[in-house]
Amino acid sequence: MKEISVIDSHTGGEPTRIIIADGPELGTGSIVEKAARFEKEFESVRNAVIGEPRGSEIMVGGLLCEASEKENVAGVIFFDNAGLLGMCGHGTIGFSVTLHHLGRIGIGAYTIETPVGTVHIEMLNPNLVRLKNVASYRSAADVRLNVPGYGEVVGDVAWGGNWFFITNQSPVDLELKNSKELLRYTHSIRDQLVVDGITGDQGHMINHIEIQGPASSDDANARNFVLCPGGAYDRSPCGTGTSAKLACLAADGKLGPGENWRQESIVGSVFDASYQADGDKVIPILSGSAYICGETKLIINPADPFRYGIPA
Ligand code: PYC
Repeated sequence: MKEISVIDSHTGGEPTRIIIADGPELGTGSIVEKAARFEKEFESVRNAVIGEPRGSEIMVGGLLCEASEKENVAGVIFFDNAGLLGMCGHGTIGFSVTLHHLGRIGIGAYTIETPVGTVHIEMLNPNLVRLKNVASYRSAADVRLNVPGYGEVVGDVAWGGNWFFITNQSPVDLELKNSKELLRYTHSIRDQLVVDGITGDQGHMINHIEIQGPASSDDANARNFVLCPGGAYDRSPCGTGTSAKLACLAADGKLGPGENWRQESIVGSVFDASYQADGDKVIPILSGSAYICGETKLIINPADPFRYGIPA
C-alpha cells in the first residue's frame, strides 16, 4: 500500500493539490530536468493525484521539489489532467499558502523555481500572496480565425507562463450560468487554432483560450473566462492568463507600468495586477488569496483497479 501526502487549497475558487511527501522520486538536477522525468515516467502518479475518482478535471496539481539553487526556497512542477503546466498563477498562490501552512516560509519575500523560470512571491499575510511572474509578452496581434458556428473571431496570441489566445468576442455574457456555452465556444476556438496551424513561439500549442468582457463590479476592470488545457474552465482569474492580458494591454498602450488592473474571474474572484516594463516584455505582478481546504493522505491500494485513476 502506497500513501501520498497532499494539501489542498483553492485560489479564488480554483483548486490546487500539492504533493508534499511520498510523491515520485525525481532524483537531482534542475527543475526542468525533474519536470521532464516527471512527465516521462510518472503519468500514473499524476492521474492518481488529480484524476477521478480522487480529483476531477478542474483540479490542478503541484509537486513540491527541493530547490536546486540554495537562494530559492522550493521548486514546484504544476500539472493537470492533460499534462504539465509551464507556470500556474493561481497554483503558485496556493503553493505559497501551503508552504506557509507547513511552516516552511513566514511572512516575507521568497523565490520559487518553476520549469519556465524563477518566480518571486511575497507572503503579505497567511492567505494573501503577491506574485512576480515570468516575463510575459504578446507574440501576435489581431489574429483572425473563422470558427465553425461562430464566424470570424479576432484575438491576440500571448505568453504569460502558458500560451493564450485572448479575444474580446463572446457569443454570450461572461456569466457562470453560460459556462456550458462558453466551454463550447472556447473549445471551438482551440480546435480552429490547431486546424489553422496557429501556435505560440517554437510551435508550442496554444492550450489556454481566454475571453475578456466587462466586469460585473465597478471595482474591477474586466472579467474573464479561461479554458484550461484539460477541458475545464478556470474558476480563478487565471494568473498566467492575467499576465498574458497585461502584456497585450501594455503592447496596445492601454495600461502603463505600475498602473493597477483588477481582473475578475467568471465566479467573481479577483486578482490585483500591474506590471514592470522589461524591454518589449512585461514582468506581471499579481496579488490574490488562497485558503487551505484539505490535508490528507491518498492511498494507492494495489487491489484497487482505479488506483491510478480512470483511463481516458
Ligand atoms: O492561474 O495560471 C493560472 C492557471 C493556469 C491554469 C489554471 N490556472
